[in-house]
Amino acid sequence: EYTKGVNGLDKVILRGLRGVSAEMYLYGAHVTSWKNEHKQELLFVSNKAIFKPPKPIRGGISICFPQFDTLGYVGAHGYARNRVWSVDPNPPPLPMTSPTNSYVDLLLKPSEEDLKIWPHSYEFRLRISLGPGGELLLTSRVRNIDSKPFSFTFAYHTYFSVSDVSEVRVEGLETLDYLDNTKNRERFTEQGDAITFEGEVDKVYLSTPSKIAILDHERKRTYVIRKDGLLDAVVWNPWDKKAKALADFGDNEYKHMLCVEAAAIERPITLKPCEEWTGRQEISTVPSSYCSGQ
Ligand code: TA6
Repeated sequence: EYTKGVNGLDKVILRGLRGVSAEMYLYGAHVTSWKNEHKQELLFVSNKAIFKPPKPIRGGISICFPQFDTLGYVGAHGYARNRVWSVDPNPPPLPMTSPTNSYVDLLLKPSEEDLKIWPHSYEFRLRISLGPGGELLLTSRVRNIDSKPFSFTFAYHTYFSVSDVSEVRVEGLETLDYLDNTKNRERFTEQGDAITFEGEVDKVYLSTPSKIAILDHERKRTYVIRKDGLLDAVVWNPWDKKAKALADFGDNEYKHMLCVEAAAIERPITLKPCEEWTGRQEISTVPSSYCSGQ
C-alpha cells in the first residue's frame, strides 16, 4: 500500500497476518513503524524527528551505508539514509527468504553526485518483509557493478521502543570484546552478566552470536534480533547529556529507546566486480516469560 507520510514524503505500508504492520519511507528506505497484532508500536521514533531531506529520520531503522559512523571519508553513517530509494514494481523471488506474507523491494543506485562522495558503482536491493509470526525481516543485497573492488561498512540502525531503559537487559553480548565509542573506540572485554543501562552507552560488540535479546520485563516483552552476514552489533543509548545535544531528540526520550543494530564494522565487506553481499536482520518479539523461563 502506497501513501504519503509526514511532509508529503512517500511511504509504503506492509500489512501482515493478524493486523501486524510496518511502514517505511522511500526517503532513506527508512522503516518508521512496526506494530504487533495488538497495534502496539515496537520501534521508537522521536517526537522531534525531522522528516525533511537531507536530515535523516531520528528513530525507526536507518540504513547506514556505505559507511558506519565516521569511520571513513563519506560522512556520518554514509548517505543511503538520506537518499530517495525507488520501489521495484517486479521484485524477483529472493532465495533464503523465509516464507512471508507481505514484502517490498527498495532499490538504490548511486547518482553522479553520489559517485563524487564515494566513487563506486553498486546496486542495493533492500527487501523488507513481515513474516508469518509478525517478525520484521530486512535483507540487504549489495552488488558491485563497478570494474574495481570496493569495501564498505554497514549497520541496521534500529531504535527499539522500551518501557524504561534502566530496567532493560540485553542478552547475548556478555564476555565479548567491544569498541567503546565514548572512549576513542578503545577495545574492552565485557564482563559478567547480561548488559544493563545506567548511563550513556555507545559500543560496537565484535563477532557476536547471531541471536541477541532485549528483555523488557515491565512490558513483559522480549525483542529477539537475529542476524546473518553481519558479524558485529552496536548498542547505543545517548542518555541525558547527549540527548540534550541532539536537536531532533527529546530531552527525556532516551529513557524509552535502545538501539541494538546488526552491523559489519570491524571487518568491512569487500566485493569484487559482479560479487554480491547479503546481510539480514530479523526482529521479532516473544513474551518475556517464554525467554527467561519464569
Ligand atoms: O550507532 C551509534 C551511533 O553511531 C552513535 O555514535 C550516535 O552518534 C548514533 O549512532 C546516532 O547517529 P546520528 O548520526 O543518527 O545522530
